[in-house]
Amino acid sequence: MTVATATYQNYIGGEWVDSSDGGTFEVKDPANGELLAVFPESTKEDVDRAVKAARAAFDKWRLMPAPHRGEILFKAAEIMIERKEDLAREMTREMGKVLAETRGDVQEAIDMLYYMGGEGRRLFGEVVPSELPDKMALSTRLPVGVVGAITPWNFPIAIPSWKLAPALICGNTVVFKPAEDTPILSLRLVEILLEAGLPKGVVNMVFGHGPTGAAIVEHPDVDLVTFTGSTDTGKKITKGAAEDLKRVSLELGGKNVIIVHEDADLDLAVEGIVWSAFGTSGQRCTAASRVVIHEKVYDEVARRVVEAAEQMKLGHGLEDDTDLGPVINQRQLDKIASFREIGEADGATLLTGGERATDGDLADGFFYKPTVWGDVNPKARIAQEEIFGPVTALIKVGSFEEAIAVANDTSYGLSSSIFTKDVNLAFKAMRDLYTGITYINAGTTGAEIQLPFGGTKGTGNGHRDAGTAALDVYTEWKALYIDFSGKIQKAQIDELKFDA
Ligand code: UN1
Repeated sequence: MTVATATYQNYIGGEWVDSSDGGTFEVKDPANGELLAVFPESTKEDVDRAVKAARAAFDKWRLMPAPHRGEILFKAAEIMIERKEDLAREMTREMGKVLAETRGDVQEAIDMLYYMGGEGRRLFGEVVPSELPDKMALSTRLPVGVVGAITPWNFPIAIPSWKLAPALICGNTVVFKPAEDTPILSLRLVEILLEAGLPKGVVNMVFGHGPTGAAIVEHPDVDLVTFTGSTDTGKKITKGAAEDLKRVSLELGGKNVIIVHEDADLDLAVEGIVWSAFGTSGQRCTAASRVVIHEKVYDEVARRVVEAAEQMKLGHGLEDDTDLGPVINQRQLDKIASFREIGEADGATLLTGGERATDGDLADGFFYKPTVWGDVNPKARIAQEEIFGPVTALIKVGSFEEAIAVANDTSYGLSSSIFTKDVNLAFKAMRDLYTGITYINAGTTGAEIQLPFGGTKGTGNGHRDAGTAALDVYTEWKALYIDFSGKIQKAQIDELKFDA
């Protein structure tokens, strides 16, 4: 193991500072345990200082014209384009996923910065007719105030950009706590925003584990908490925020499903399944952890998915021929491994995988073999619970209707897809799959930033990241009535008298 390559600090009120008690934590490469960096473990006191700094910066920032705020986001996007390759490589070392995917992660952040930068010249409200003469009625948006952003490790720069870019364009200031597993890339985002001209105090960054996040959630002067992560933590955040009636926006777990109908193009379907189930080592909220297959094509799809899974090469994500990187840490590895017994107890058939990969150098990292379960009962725990690893469950059904019913029968509702050539069935699926995202003839991953991202049921609390929908999270609506009649018009419409 080599020595730490860097020691970083919190960023509060425009200053780089250690945590108040000097506490730190280490960040390691999940593929080989190499020490990458040391970060401050932030205390309640640090969070309090960060919130105060964000509050102090709020008025100046909200009063900066939104197009100017947008220019800072555009500039940040341009800097990020120049550094895309370096950022992607650094992300692969910090988080594990392969370079093609980390490049995609950085690209999502670039896209989001441009998209939200453009919103600086839109942020549309409505102008509507008034009921009364000589009166104007319209709606506009107010920033919410101080936003606490708590982000996960699986998209270390994309998801922070999904939160920070809309928060900033709407005129909010931010206290940002990135995941303890991937603080480096989140720090890079903030550094780039600062280089692009973000004023001091507008974004404040505190590193740390759960208690640091809890201190943000419970701080009385935070107005909105935006969080992507597990459903359990989402519930805790909702309770923690309830006392002050804070706004809470949650993107939580998924148990996403691909339906393969009997008429599907099986080449497409198999490729879609393998990519959605095992890409990012299954560590996407959108990963396809269930595949519901028509009985007429079940055996063939199962055989081909297993064959493809067994051909995947595990290794360090920086190596050219690697298909699958490690999972993020020991805790996740243990959790994924625990589903082996759970699957067996539920009577499913392990078709491939189901264990750590430990050949050669792989033993130094958190590698888990791509795993396929067959003949899974739709009620089994491996078909109901989010595993967040390279594991998928194949379920056999006899009809389209049964496939839809099975697909909808979970407590989550993020992403779904169907492979079929029947246009009528495709439209029925779009209508009947009760998820926030549905794909036709594609896998369950690959959402684009210009549409709302989020889900139904246990996947969230009705909010969406991305698209114009995100603007509703980061603003309060304000209705404006402007009376230019020169009178106090006391009545509503029923009192009106007009000459015929
Ligand atoms: C996530 O896993 O939380 O749609 C985000 C996708 C990516 C984003 C995933 N664009 O798979």
